[in-house]
Amino acid sequence: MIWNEAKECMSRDEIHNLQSKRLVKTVERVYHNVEFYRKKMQAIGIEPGDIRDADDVRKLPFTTKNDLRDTYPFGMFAVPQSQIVRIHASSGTTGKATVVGYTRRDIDIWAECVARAFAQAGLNRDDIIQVAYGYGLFTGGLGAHYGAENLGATVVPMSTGNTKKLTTMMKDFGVTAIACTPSYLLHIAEVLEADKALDQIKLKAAICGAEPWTEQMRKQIEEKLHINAFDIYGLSEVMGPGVACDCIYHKGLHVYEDHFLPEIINPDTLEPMSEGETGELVFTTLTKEGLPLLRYRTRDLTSITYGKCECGRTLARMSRFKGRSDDMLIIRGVNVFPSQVEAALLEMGETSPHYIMIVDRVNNLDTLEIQVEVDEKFFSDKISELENLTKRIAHVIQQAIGLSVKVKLVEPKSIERSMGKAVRVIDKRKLV
Ligand code: DLL
Repeated sequence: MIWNEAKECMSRDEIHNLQSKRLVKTVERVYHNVEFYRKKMQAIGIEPGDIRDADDVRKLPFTTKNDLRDTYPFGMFAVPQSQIVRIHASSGTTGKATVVGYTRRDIDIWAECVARAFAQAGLNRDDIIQVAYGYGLFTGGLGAHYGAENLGATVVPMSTGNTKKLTTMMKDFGVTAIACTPSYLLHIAEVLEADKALDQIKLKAAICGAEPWTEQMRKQIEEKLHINAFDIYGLSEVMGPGVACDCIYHKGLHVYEDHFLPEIINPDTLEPMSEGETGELVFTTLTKEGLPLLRYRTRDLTSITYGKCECGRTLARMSRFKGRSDDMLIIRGVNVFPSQVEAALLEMGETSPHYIMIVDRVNNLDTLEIQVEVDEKFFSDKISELENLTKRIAHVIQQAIGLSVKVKLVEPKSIERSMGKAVRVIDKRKLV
């Protein structure tokens, strides 16, 4: 596959017609197969027959991460479990995971979308692609893996964790492209630089995503490694990586609109925003069978334009992400909600609920320190008591969020109290 002009260069009318046809089918399907949607639509007096056109999407109810949590684990699936061939999951707001399920066809379409993203980055079957996103419940590893195979490229399923082995294989196998988070790639570049191995690699492209990054960081990666770096976007609820990706012109991320209908809304009023205005990105899936979603509020802030790109694609383009409308942090590619930390601390019952999370980036790797107020007695007790408690808290938080943390216990009332919303996070990284 080079790239699919039939799917990516339709006229805007053709895209609209295809989306309309697919939206009508999706609404029929969720109304009849997902009780959650049937009830929600009935509550606002909407029937499937009221949806005839892609613009009618605005009549439909929104879906949030909380809805997925409330129907945990499989309540929003639109097919019987016997038709689900894979499960993935990502962090929920209070510790419960958000579970997503795919049919065989969903997996095929996902692989096709990721292959289209790779093709957009100029890759083809002659490439050797190292996948260094985490494999497992996170969608990054397996999503990129099946996409690279669908493209016909040679996949090296590296996952994360062993950078030395990764750089050795990168050299020895003549790897030409890598898929990983941008911060991890900068770390990889530093390791290569330290080993004086930068001129021994054949890398030409990187497909980076899963966390916010800046244009400056993209340029830094490109200059350090002498490659072209691409921005790939996705979220597990909607599919995983491959919902959108930028092209060689780097003028926005092309949304695969034949499968996903994007909208931009004002996160406060929920009203639609105009082309080019920044607001919250909302997606309706158009072909998904396992977990079709109506108007899923991603909480990601961006804008959309519909003009034809220099590359010839007519697909809608999203600007680089400008942050989120909720408090979710992405640390080393892992989604973390402050509420997960709070819930873990409260459950432990040995500390006060006053804590602060300090996120930083050291040598291009994210660090997380959590300062927690504890009873004064711990400071007068033996040092070993304090050390024990520190370790226990670190363990409990690590279990809750899936990331190693540094815990620092502090004296009562030492964390600044706020007059309004408590400040729980100090993010020292400059990501947007
Ligand atoms: O991060 C899927 C993914 C894997 C995308 C690999 C790209 C590459 P989740 O864990 O559900 O899924 O996290 C989704 O990550 O709502 C954004 O806030 C953020 N995100 C993903 N890609 C980008 C990007 C995967 N390119 C959440 N730029 C999303 C900025 C991104 N943020």
